[in-house]
Amino acid sequence: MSTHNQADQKPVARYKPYKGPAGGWGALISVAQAWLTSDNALKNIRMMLKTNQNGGFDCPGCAWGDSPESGMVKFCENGAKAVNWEATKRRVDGAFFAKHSVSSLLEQSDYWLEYQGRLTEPMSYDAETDRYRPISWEDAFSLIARHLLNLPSPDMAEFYTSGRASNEAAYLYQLFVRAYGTNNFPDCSNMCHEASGVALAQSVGVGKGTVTFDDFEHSDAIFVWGQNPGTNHPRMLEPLREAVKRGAQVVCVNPLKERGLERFQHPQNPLEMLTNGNRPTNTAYLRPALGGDMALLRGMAKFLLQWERDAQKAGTAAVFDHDFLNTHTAQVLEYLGTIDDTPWEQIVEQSGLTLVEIEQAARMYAKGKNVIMCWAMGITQHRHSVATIQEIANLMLLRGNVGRPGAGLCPVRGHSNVQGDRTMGINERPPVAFLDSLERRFQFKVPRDNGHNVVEAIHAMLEGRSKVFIGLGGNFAQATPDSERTFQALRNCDLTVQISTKLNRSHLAHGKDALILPCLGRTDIDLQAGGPQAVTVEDSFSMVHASNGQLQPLSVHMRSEPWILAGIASATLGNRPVDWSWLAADYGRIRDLIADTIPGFKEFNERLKHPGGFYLGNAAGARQWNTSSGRANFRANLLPRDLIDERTRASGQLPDLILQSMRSHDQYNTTIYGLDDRYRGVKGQRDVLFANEADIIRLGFKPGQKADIVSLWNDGRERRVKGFTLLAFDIPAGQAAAYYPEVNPLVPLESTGDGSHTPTSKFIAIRLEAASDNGLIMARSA
Ligand SMILES: Nc1nc2c(c(=O)[nH]1)N[C@H]1C(S)=C(S)[C@@H](COP(=O)(O)OP(=O)(O)OC[C@H]3O[C@@H](n4cnc5c(=O)[nH]c(N)nc54)[C@H](O)[C@@H]3O)O[C@H]1N2
Ligand SMILES: Nc1nc2c(c(=O)[nH]1)N[C@H]1C(S)=C(S)[C@@H](COP(=O)(O)OP(=O)(O)OC[C@H]3O[C@@H](n4cnc5c(=O)[nH]c(N)nc54)[C@H](O)[C@@H]3O)O[C@H]1N2
Ligand SMILES: [Mo]
Repeated sequence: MSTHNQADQKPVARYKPYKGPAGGWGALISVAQAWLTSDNALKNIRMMLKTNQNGGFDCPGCAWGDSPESGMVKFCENGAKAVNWEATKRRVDGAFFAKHSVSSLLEQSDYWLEYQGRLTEPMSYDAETDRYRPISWEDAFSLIARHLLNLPSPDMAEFYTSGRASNEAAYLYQLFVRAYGTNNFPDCSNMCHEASGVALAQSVGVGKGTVTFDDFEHSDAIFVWGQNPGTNHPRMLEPLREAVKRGAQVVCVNPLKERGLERFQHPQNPLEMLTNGNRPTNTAYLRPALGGDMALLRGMAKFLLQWERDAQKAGTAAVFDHDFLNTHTAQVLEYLGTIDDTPWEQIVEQSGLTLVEIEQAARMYAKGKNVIMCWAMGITQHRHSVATIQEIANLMLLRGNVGRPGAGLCPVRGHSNVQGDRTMGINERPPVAFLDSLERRFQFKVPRDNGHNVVEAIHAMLEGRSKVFIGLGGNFAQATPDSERTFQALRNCDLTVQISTKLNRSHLAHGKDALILPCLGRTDIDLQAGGPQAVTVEDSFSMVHASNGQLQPLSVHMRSEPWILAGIASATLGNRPVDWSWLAADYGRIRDLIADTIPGFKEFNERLKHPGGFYLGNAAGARQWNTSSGRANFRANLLPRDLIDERTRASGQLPDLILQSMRSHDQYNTTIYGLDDRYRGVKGQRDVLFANEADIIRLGFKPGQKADIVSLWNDGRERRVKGFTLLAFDIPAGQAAAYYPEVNPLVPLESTGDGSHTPTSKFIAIRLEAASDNGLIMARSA
């Protein structure tokens, strides 16, 4: 089975710009292909109709929310791929591992690994044969307990979470880990929207978005910063297109002309499909320098301030919302002073835009009565991301655009329950009130010291300060920066445990002992002693709703995440502080504990019955400011003196280009569905570098040629990826783009966001060198 499949075929690499709109026939054809080549086609079509419906399951794709109206079909092309991928009939079982040694699997691509199918039995690593072999659940649990109980300190274990874990699983996990004794919760959020949480908590008192789905219908200007919704949040294209149709401004800020942000054809609108009509999704498109957004925002604020002063002199209508500023905000004068102190030259130079473009953006913002600002990874994965997001908040506060209908802040989350996991306490820096409430409810001494985030966890494992790694989902080895060091970090462990649905590289970069624990996914029926179980998730708009699996699991040895966590917990702690198996028998019992300890979840089980779920509420959205000042805070941050890090400069070389790493249309993070990137015109390849043709030539190469990419940092380590094909692309001069995770070896572990500790995946200083080999698709064996 594993040797005769699609993943074994060598694809033909092609590159030709894409002319169609986003969505539309291209999307339908792509979904149809996914279904037809799937081994579960009929079942999967039935599944799609259950996606995001009441009684159905929550799409395991992104965290975009839905209109509460039911009945509409609510899936997108990439949601269809995510469902299809999870619902495969192929299996990775004992027989598979008997055939393949770990070293031979390391030679395979990420695409090949996950293509092999669902993990169907618990496996344990055997060093003698270099193979995983089956182990019973019971033995797996005792092995984990033995390792955990032998550690000199609970702070020597790392408990990673990826954002697909349900609220119930996440709550149980954090309760177990804190009862065990540590706050070491590195999670995918640390690499994702951490900066949004940190920035917004200081600015408006809540680390989440303030808008709801309905706000999009009442907004007359929507800004989309550093986000590619056509690929990563396709259901967002519909409200953007509706907004344009209504006459609202949609302003896209992105160095790349992403197809979905330009034109969108709704694949579920028959008339539009037949006439091949499509509508623009934007009314303006600004293409800044990488990391130039804060300068652009500051420039917009500077125009606003100038117009406000002009209006005061002329006695015309004010530009600022003075009532709001007086009643609700703090430190506005300090902020206005900082605007005055920021010179235009610095703004223009750092933004990469002209003064005219900055003025145009400011006008569109000022014209909007109700403005929404959305953003994603193009904003959060920089060194100065916290300051940039606070500048978004500053600009919005000036005109009272927070806490009224049709307006607000909207960090668009990634993983389908990454926001919920934080709400449940997956947090290495937990709020004191949350810890107090756990202590009150469960009567044990809760650890109070901050734990490790992702980057700190890697350092701790590298230095031998942490010896056990447990991953609740995700692909830690591949999603993290500085791959060679991360691989070493995992290999230094005494035990690594991966609770997973599919085979990935994190199973292959393992500790001395290693376990693979196969779990159910969102689409699978979850049957426990108390009957079939629903789980819950929270979307980007703080809506909590239930998800019910629909498919019979492939094997009886696959278990739910809560069941697995309860097993680990009772093997390690016995019935302390709760009866773990009793909880896992009926998730309603876990929800009762959540209701007791987390604000906003009173009568959780009861409220879940409401179709579409319930709104958790957002204090900032209601103009209550949970900040130290009791008001919304303006934050007077300076623009970075230099976007290029001094540790890059200290390498003694200047970068040829600045590189951002991003997602193709055929991937879900480290899960590679295929080797195409339709909207960018790439087929059959992923080891590519998008660059401006003039830059390619300036650097002594020709389009289509291969090159090695080396990153610049002053620690004496060589960071290189080999044989990347140079594609001449419509990209601003001086910039380059390539796919994550292929370029993760280039991101230095020390290059992180100030205050967020997020790896700077959107700003990597690189040089190009003549290709050192013929650039075969490299398996990332470190
Ligand atoms: N199909 C699919 N859906 C997904 C995912 C997936 O992999 N596949 N991943 C999920 C996850 S976890 C997340 S976090 C989200 C990610 O969703 P996105 O944030 O859309 O993901 P990226 O591909 O990283 O895209 C970043 C975008 O920011 C732009 N950009 C890069 N640097 C800058 C900059 O300095 N300034 C500006 N203004 N723009 C910049 C890039 O050109 C690109 O369009 O999607 C989620 N949904
Ligand atoms: N260079 C660079 N690096 C990045 C980024 C970038 O833009 N550039 N983006 C960052 C971002 S935004 C994120 S969120 C992280 C993502 O980091 P992760 O969340 O760690 O990675 P994923 O690729 O989403 O994890 C995929 C694996 O999760 C497992 N899985 C899937 N579904 C389930 C499930 O329901 N339960 C369980 N237990 N396991 C499941 C499967 O085994 C699959 O192989 O990567 C970050 N890394
Ligand atoms: Mo993410």
